[in-house]
Amino acid sequence: MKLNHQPTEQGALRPLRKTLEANEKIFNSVFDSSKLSKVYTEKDAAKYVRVNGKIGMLKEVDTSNWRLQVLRGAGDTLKLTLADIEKLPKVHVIFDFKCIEGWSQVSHWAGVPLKTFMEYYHLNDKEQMKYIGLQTIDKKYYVGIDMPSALQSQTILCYEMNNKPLPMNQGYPLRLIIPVKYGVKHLKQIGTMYFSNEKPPDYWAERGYDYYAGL
Ligand SMILES: Nc1nc2c(c(=O)[nH]1)N[C@H]1C(S)=C(S)[C@@H](COP(=O)(O)O)O[C@H]1N2
Ligand SMILES: [Mo]
Repeated sequence: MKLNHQPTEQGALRPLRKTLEANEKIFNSVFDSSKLSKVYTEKDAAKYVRVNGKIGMLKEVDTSNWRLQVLRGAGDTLKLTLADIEKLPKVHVIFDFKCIEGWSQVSHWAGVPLKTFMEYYHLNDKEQMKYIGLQTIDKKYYVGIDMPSALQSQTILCYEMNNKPLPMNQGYPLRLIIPVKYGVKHLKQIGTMYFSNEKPPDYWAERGYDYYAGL
């Protein structure tokens, strides 16, 4: 899937750009958001979970200051504490986590389904938009997620791994877990979330990877 030494998608050469547009059409027509990724049991889950990717990762995060910032509109930002998120219904997701670098590992995560989160905070109107954008606290790593994948029932705002708070290097205090996508989309240390009909900037798509990174 990696396109070596290609310019960014926006600046892509015409033939490549056509291919990308075709991929997008195919992806959008075949993706079925009701389809579940295979689920595993707790005993299948790795105890020592791989750590990969440290772009935009802070060494420490003080959750007395940290807030998840949800941009609802101009001058309208919801600012939530970790406790706000932890009190929402929690689901466990045990799935085969796949990285485009070629490894995969069954791992165990928990948090609130993004769909439940959006309903709770009356973001239903945002579900009509095409994409969700996420950025790290320092904004150096960022991804765009198509709305059907974001609303799939196994997509969670995750704050636990193996029944414990997320380790720092695995995204404390909050990360995305989205089993229908490759690892690149599972953004660690979420700072900001927003909604858009345009494709949100995406760190690895800008470097030639497939925008959707779907499985
Ligand atoms: N902030 C941030 N999140 C990130 C990355 C990163 O570099 N920075 N790498 C991604 C990639 S490529 C993978 S495979 C997964 C790895 O998650 P893990 O470290 O919990 O195994 O995190 C994703 N989320
Ligand atoms: Mo990855």
